[in-house]
Amino acid sequence: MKLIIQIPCLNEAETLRIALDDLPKHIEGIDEIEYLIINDGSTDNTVQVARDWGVNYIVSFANNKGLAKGFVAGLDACIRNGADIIVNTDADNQYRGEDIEKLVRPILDGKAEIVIGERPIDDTPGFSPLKKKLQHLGSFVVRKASATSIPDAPSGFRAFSRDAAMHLNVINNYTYTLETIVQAGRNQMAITSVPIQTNPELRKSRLFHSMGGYIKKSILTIIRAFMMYRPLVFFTIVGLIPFLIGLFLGVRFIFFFAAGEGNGHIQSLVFASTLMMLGFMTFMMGLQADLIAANRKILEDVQYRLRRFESGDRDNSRVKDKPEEDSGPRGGDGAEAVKS
Ligand SMILES: Nc1nc2c(ncn2[C@@H]2O[C@H](COP(=O)(O)OP(=O)(O)O)[C@@H](O)[C@H]2O)c(=O)[nH]1
Ligand SMILES: [Mg+2]
Repeated sequence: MKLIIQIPCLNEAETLRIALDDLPKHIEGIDEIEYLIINDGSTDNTVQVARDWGVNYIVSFANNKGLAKGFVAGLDACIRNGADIIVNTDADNQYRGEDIEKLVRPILDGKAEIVIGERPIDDTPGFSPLKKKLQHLGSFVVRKASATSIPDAPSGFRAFSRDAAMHLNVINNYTYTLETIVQAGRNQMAITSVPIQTNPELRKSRLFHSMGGYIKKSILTIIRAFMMYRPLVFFTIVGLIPFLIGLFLGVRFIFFFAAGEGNGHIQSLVFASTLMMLGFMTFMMGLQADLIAANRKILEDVQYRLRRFESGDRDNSRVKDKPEEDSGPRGGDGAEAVKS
């Protein structure tokens, strides 16, 4: 059982060593722990710090591609290097190394495929009251959109089983946190949450620039994810609004018409039929989106099979032991292995 702990980094030379030093070296039930950092076009000596510390893998981009791309590239490298479990944590020492054990336990016990660390948001001194409220609200919306009960959706402290990591798909450029939960929930993956502690802030957040920007990006991300995974429900709700208003106006017209006052209300009749048509067409768009979503399911399945094929995973459903005809470790060309 191999665990790879990955850390996405953008100019983290100052705090990376502190975060790395805090990571666990042994966890019960895990045979081997390796460490990977994603250097997303850092302009300081993040990479040197990581090398000096002795991380096993460095995935490096020449320019900044954003956290979501970095995260996915990290997962990919972990899979190719034979990780059975992948933990994602932050370079600013926000999360505690000792909590990684809690994060991987449900996966080791076969109870979950994705585990999200729940921060004590209300007791975090670094968060303003507004940020706390927003994080709660965001998590509430994600819970509804994903049909899960994850209390802290934007948390970056997570563990994934190898299989879950192979299933994941991130389209958003800004953040992977919300989208992956909606995806996991809607695809019936076993996703759970464990309470964890956080450390006091060493620096300001790189992702949370302005309140307005954060809200806008989060809302768009959630709507988009919901639209992708529940298109028919989404478009039916959107279409129902003009349809019902139109229906109301139409009934109102019939009422006037019956009373012999139809002539004065032709405008509202035109408006009513336009709204009802709009609503109906939105519903039809939902049907089309639903068909497209069915195609995406097939594509996701193909992608998953391709990832398994690429990494040489064999079927492991056999109960009876067969003599090993092993051909070395899983995964061939490891990404940028530091020590090999
Ligand atoms: N790959 C990558 N990582 C980033 C980027 N921005 C931030 N990070 C990393 O994401 C983690 C969380 O960032 P942080 O600024 O602490 O945001 P917070 O979660 O709001 O505290 C840290 O490890 C950062 O180095 C980016 O553009 N690309
Ligand atoms: Mg942070």
